[in-house]
Amino acid sequence: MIFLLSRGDVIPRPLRQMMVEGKVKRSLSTALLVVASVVGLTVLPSGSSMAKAAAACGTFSVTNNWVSGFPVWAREAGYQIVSGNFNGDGRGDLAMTGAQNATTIPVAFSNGNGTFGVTNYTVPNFPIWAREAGFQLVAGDFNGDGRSDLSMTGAQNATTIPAVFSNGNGTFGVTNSWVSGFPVWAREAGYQVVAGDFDGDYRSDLAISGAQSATTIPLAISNC
Ligand SMILES: [Ca+2]
Ligand SMILES: [Ca+2]
Repeated sequence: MIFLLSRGDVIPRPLRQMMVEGKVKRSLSTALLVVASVVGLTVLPSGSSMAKAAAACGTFSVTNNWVSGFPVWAREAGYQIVSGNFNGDGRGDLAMTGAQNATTIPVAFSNGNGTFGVTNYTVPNFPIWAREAGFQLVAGDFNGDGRSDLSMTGAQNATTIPAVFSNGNGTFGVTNSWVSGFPVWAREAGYQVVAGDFDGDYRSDLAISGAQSATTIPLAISNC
């Protein structure tokens, strides 16, 4: 069996457990995380949809549908756009923040067919903080509830790591906790921030790399 998952998708826990136990293997392609089971199946059924999917790896089917609001708002300078599964339905969505006038976090929830349902709810503080130069936005499931959240780091005055936790409907709950070291280090020019579950507890964490003086990879492990 082959599972085709978009990057950022939350991998179901049973599948993760099989990966931990070595019952499945995975490989990274440029666009897709491909998880291929090696249990029981050595040859894909000829002509099956799974076989066709495997044969089509590296090719893409394109859609280009009108979406209400979001693409027009995204024209505004300062917006950073990230992908995450913000409502936990297994499909990647889009969210953005960082524009100078924004007090909302627009979210485009994927319908899975190239169309999106858009929300644009006011979120306390986070969109205002995000206006500050240097902040880099990332999406990850920082509390492990199956819905992606947002965080940011890198601003010159930051001593905290702001985060907003998705409620699944376009609204978010905000935290802004002081964190030792990491947000201060992240100010250094060149650092790029990424989210990933670096300790394997199903909650996303943060890592930075790319600064000129760095010989380490700083991590901020989510305790949520
Ligand atoms: Ca979450
Ligand atoms: Ca983690």
